Amino acid sequence: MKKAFITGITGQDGSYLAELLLDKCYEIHGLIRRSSSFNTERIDHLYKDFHDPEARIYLHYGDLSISGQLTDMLYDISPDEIYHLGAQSHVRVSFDMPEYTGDVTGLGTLRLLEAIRKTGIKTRFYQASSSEMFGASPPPQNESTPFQPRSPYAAAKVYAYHMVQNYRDAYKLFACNGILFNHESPRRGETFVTHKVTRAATRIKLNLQEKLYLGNMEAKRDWGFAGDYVEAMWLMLQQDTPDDYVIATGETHSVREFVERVFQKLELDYEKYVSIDSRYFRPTEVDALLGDASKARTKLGWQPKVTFEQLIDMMVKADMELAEKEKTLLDAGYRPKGNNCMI
Ligand code: NDP
Ligand code: GDR
Repeated sequence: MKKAFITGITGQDGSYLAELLLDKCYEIHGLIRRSSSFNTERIDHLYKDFHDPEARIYLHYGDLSISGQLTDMLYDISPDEIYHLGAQSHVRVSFDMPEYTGDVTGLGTLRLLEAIRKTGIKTRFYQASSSEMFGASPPPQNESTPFQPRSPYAAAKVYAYHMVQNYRDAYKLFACNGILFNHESPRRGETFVTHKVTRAATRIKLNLQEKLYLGNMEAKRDWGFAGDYVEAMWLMLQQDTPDDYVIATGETHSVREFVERVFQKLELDYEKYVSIDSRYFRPTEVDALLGDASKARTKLGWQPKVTFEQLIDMMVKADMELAEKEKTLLDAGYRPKGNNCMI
């Protein structure tokens, strides 16, 4: 049985990846942060108590900002594959917390690479690089497009990307950068624009919310489905040689178009409900992303399965079910927790 170590296992991608690797009969070790409230909601359906002989997911408390502990953990587990997905991943928040983002999102990768080097474990390493690194470089973007990062988050990811390449060259580590364009799902964090929109529109439909406040609606993104993208991560680590790959759909849509389609599906006119609030604007924006994933298609045999339209349907359906539950609870006099929209 192969062993995988996943950082960010409690996040959107971590949960889909854990599902995929369980299907492939891996034993999974995940890094989780201590939190005063439960943070394992996305993987609760996969988790079995470790007393259960069928348990194949083990969770370990730790933090990407503490190197000694990461080193000990990797030495003890000695995983065949490491999927490094953990990060402060919100671009807007990275402007409020640039130092923390640099530490966790940038140096976090270095800490893991150093842990591999120091312990000498034989393993393969996946780095969650991002299309945000392209920043101001005009579309379409592929593996040769220069990086012009436009946020502390993107700058931290560029640093991590280069450290992966350096450790691959200097120490012959099997380390890959997956340069993934935006990918979404019903498990997407609710402060990212797609999920913020589908949550709000379905709540508006059921009279649970009156308005939706957004920032720059003209930004364009290449949006795919997270479930398809974690498959590409796994494929990268199964190759004979380590390399870097762009993963994208090759289609781009504006935030406005996304909003319009979501509201249309619910038979609502978005212009009646959506207003602009400048606090959602970023000091510097990435205007347009459109990925060219030809290399992944040719070398990994990877291509996305879920279309833009199917992705919207999936998210609207899941959020409508959530809104209906919320309404039932409210009608019964119970106030559900949550819906705290910070960013
Ligand atoms: P999420 O924000 O959903 O998940 C981030 C994960 O990182 C969570 O499990 C979080 O834990 C964990 N984490 C955050 N800070 C720390 C820390 N200090 N120590 C340990 N763990 C920490 O991200 P996604 O699943 O969407 O993305 C996965 C990775 O891919 C990220 O690195 C992201 O930057 C990158 N990426 C994402 C894309 C996307 O479109 N989704 C596109 C390209 C790259 P907790 O649950 O406790 O908060
Ligand atoms: P992004 O995703 O910054 O591309 O990073 P996000 O969904 O946050 O923003 C996409 C675009 O929508 C615009 N926007 C808003 N965004 C948010 N969050 N909230 C709003 O109200 C809003 N209004 C407009 C943004 O300005 C932006 O242009 C995501 C993250 O998952 C990163 O970790 C990952 O690396 C990249 O995708 C690829």
